[in-house]
Amino acid sequence: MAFIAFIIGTAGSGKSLLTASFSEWLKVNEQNVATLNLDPGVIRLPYTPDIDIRDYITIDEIMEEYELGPNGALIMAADLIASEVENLSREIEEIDPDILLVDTPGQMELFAFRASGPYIASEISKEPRAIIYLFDSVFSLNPLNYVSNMFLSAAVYMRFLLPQVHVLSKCDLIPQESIETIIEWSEDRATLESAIEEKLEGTKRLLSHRLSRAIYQLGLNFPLIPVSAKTNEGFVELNAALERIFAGGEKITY
Ligand SMILES: Nc1nc2c(ncn2[C@@H]2O[C@H](COP(=O)(O)OP(=O)(O)O)[C@@H](O)[C@H]2O)c(=O)[nH]1
Ligand SMILES: [Mg+2]
Repeated sequence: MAFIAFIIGTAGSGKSLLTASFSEWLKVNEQNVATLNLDPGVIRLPYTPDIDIRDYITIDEIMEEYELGPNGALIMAADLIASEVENLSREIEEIDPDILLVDTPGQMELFAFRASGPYIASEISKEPRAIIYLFDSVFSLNPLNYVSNMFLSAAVYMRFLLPQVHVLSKCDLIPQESIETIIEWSEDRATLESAIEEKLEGTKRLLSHRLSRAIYQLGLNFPLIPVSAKTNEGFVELNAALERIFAGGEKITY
């Protein structure tokens, strides 16, 4: 195995479709890629996972067994995933892919902000790991939302302490001009600060300004790669970013 990438982002940010399209794209580029679905609650996926947590844990069974509603069962399921880590590792070893894309639970707090997520990320394999963090482009159009997402992404980084690649997902849904604006915010803090000044007022302006400053002061930065899982835009750049992390720039696709 060469490496594992965990795809993380807020609900609906495009994790599952990116797992589907990027794995297909890697296959076309003759990569030995496998997919792992870690979302026990998902009903329909846009791909057929090679390894699937639903083979071990199902929400319906948990609801019945513990007399829980769907939300309680999802939280319980997120915790139970940790007890399946050995089964998942064994399946990964059997398949022995060069790249494993991990689609994480729909609601990111179930993975990132409970004990089980970082535990799974550290125990599932000894191979190099990274996180692909998704900024939903439609949501990120507003500087307030963009800064909130920086904050979430910093929180994810703090939890996992793994190399993190930042993606502007679903970029086919917003105009090219807006993509360029968001990319500029991600690369140049002065442009983000002037957008905050221009578009926000009062407490929202003050908090966004201070929060973005604080994140920069931590030394975290978030150059974004615009990607579309519908058109495959940005896959070359996403792949190159992963190559830089895992192979020090050596090719992992040919
Ligand atoms: N246009 C467009 N829609 C997308 C893209 N990625 C995901 N979607 C749609 O956004 C919705 C949520 O995507 P999904 O992958 O399920 O998000 P998840 O909750 O993060 O796994 C679905 O209806 C997808 O078809 C994209 O790149 N472009
Ligand atoms: Mg999903």
